Amino acid sequence: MTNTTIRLTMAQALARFMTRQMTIIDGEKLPIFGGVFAIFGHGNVAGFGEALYQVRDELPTYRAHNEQGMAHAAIAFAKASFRRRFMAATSSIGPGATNMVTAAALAHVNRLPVLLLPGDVFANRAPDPVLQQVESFQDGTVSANDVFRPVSRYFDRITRPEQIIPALNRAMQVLTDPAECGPVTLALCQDVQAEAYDYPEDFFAERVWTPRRPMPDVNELEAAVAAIRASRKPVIIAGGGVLYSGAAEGLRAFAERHGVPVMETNAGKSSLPHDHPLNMGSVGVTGSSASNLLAEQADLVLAVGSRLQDFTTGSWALFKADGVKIVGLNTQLFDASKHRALPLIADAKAGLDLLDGKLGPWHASDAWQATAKAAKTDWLQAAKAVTDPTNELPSDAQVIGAVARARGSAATLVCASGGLPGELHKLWPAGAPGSYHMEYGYSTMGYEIAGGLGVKLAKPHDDVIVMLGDGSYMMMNSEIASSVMLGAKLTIVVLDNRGFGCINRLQMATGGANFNNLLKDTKHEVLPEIDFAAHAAAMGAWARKVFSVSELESALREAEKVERTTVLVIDTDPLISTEAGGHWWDVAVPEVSVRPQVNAARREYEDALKGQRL
Ligand SMILES: Cc1ncc(C[n+]2csc(CCOP(=O)(O)OP(=O)(O)O)c2C)c(N)n1
Ligand SMILES: [Mg+2]
Repeated sequence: MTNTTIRLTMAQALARFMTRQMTIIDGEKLPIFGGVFAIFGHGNVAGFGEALYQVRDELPTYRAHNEQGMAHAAIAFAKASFRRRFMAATSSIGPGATNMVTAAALAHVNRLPVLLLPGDVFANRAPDPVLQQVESFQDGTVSANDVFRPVSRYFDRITRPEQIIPALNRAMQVLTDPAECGPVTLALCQDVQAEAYDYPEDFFAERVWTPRRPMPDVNELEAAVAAIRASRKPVIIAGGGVLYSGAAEGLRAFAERHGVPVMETNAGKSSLPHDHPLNMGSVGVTGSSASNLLAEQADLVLAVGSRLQDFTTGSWALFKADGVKIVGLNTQLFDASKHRALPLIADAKAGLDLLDGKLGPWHASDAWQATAKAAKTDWLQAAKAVTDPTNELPSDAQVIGAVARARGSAATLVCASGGLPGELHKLWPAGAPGSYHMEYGYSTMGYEIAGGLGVKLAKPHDDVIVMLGDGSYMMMNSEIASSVMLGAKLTIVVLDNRGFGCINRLQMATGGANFNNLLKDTKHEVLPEIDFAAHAAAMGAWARKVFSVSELESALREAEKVERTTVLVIDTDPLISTEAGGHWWDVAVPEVSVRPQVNAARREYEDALKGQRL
């Protein structure tokens, strides 16, 4: 420790601190912050904006078009980096800040690190109310940024320049810890950004962050081993934690040695290559018939790095065997002990290695392994049948088949919402760990294109393919222009079924009338015919509309050679989704209704509820 100080504004200190935080990946020392996405306004341009300019060579600043989009891109960067690196996003006060709240919630749900730096009102309150200030009648400390509190793992408002020292210390702990990991919001009062302070030089010393791998408690490990040993029909559910921990290889070894079939959540897909014999594919509501058959009979579920959300557990109706036990291998207690699972608090890789050692030659019963093999063969046939092309208006599954054939498992696939996550979860042939990037924790329409940009920044040499529906495209597409501007090439496939296809199907399945989802079922004077290709071309993309699955395949091959972002648009059938596989999902149907279709759906619903185990 030295006593030397350096006089900087709070914003300059923040920017300088960020440039000094490093990590080591594959032996290479890299800045842990991949950069800052910024849209300036009066709450950040003069203070943090000017400070970012000073460090632009070490900490690149990227200009985006929408604060929600830029924060999505920053979060996608972290996910694509397996949480080993992350980014910051800074906005002006007021609307710029609240535009990032959805992204904060997304990062919170998905346990992904991002540093959000919204500008805030004057700490000295002298000019109040400033432009865009939300005035609380009863609480002088409230600003627009208080809405970040429930969706931040750590929230702080910087009202004095020296507060940034403990705040950044805490921020880095949260951003780098596997259990606490999530969004950090530091609301930067606009006057304080510009205020100078004598910061200790030590604060800016280079720091190298290495990922923490918590080891399990001895008793928890023994209990987990005993539970697994006592089982004959075990399964593994691989969640996103497998990928973040770098446990894919350990998982494969564990599964092979002990003959345990693996099923993947949407976040965990690509933990094993799709064609690994023990990979049963997707599990749950959007699960393969193979996974769901095994899950229904399993006597033990080892859930690794999974939040066990309703899509994974079929709203807790999927596991049907009497006395089925769940072991939750997770870095934090919250997820590890859901539904009275036996918690095994540990890093996925470390936990699997230790379990493996303790289990020795134990393996699942031969009959169980044979059941798994046969179930997978059946599923592969069903999956092929729905992805093969026909001459009719294509289904989402057939479009997925075309994308897979043309660009396949070498690409990184990005998606988030609509009918596609279910179809892709079942049908996409994922390759290497991380090659399947699905945001299905918050399933946010509008994430896909912005997220694709973040993935491309994290993995510039990857072939990044974004698939999304017309509805999601309409919700947010402006980062197409950013991707063109940055030379961050994406291949975007828009499936235009002229409406909110999956919600229309859900409406029908719950007895609802076709209402307000497909464009044709809305109140309108003119039925929109949106020219997505022209729209994307206007933002600088190479864009084409294609009229068949085979045309899509050839356009995808042509698009591969184009250097710019490319957008391919294809009309699809809104009524078809893959029926093979799948599982019931709890969506509450009205108990009384004047419509007989709703009453019928309610009766079915009450029957299905009997399968739910609480
Ligand atoms: C921001 C946001 N608003 C609403 C929803 C609810 N929602 C889920 S899917 C969907 C429709 C998506 O339409 P589209 O992107 O065209 O995909 P499709 O269902 O047609 O496959 C809606 C409204 C959501 N997930 N995210
Ligand atoms: Mg649609």
